[in-house]
Amino acid sequence: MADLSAFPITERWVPQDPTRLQLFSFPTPNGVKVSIALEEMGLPYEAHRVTLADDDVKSDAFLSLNPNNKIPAIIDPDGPDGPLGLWESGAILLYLTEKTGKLGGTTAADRARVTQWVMWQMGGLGPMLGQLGFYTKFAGKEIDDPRPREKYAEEGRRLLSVLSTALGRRDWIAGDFSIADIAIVPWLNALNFYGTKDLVGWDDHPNLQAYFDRFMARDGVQAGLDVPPRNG
Ligand SMILES: N[C@@H](CCC(=O)N[C@@H](CS)C(=O)NCC(=O)O)C(=O)O
Repeated sequence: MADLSAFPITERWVPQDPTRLQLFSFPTPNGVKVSIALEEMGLPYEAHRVTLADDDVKSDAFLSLNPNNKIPAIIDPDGPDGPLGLWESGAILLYLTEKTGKLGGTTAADRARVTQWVMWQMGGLGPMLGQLGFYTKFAGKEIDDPRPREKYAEEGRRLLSVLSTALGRRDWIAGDFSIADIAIVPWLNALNFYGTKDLVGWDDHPNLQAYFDRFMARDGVQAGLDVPPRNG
């Protein structure tokens, strides 16, 4: 039986089956990347609901696993040198592909391209669309100065054009379906939540709508989209 007692987080969010991978998350674009990847890879896991409230992400229990106070984070009881705690969604996705040999690209060139697009999402698409959401839907919308909103809208438009051009008529962004798609599409979905589709010129890219629909039609994606349940 795996012993996860070295992880203080497990005192508050208690594993039912410590032999399973433990996911600490909330169904945001960054959170669902990991639940979707776990579903698509067929890895058994247990999901713990850690909300974005300070009581959760900034609690001592959560900080003991992720000092960066952000979901998602995991504990893999079956890590390479014993139980492994890990955070940052991109790092978790890359770790899971290495662990399972799945969804990371088959050839070395494919694997490099998958990593490239994961990095592109982590450093560009996610942060920029997230900032645009803040200045459009959340507290930033109260700010009169239009420049932050314009800046992030322009960058969002640029990033969508890059994605649309690179995707072209292909089904997936880096060869076969991969963690690169799992990293990217939840952020396209966030445009719906933030109400920012028009601002980033979504309708100029019909291939992105088709890409989005193709992704959403997958069983693993549907299974991972609301994990742990938002209203659990
Ligand atoms: N770069 C991080 C970002 C994670 C992130 O921004 N998580 C947000 C939810 S999507 C969060 O936990 N926010 C809580 C907070 O900042 O207090 C990753 O990809 O894992």
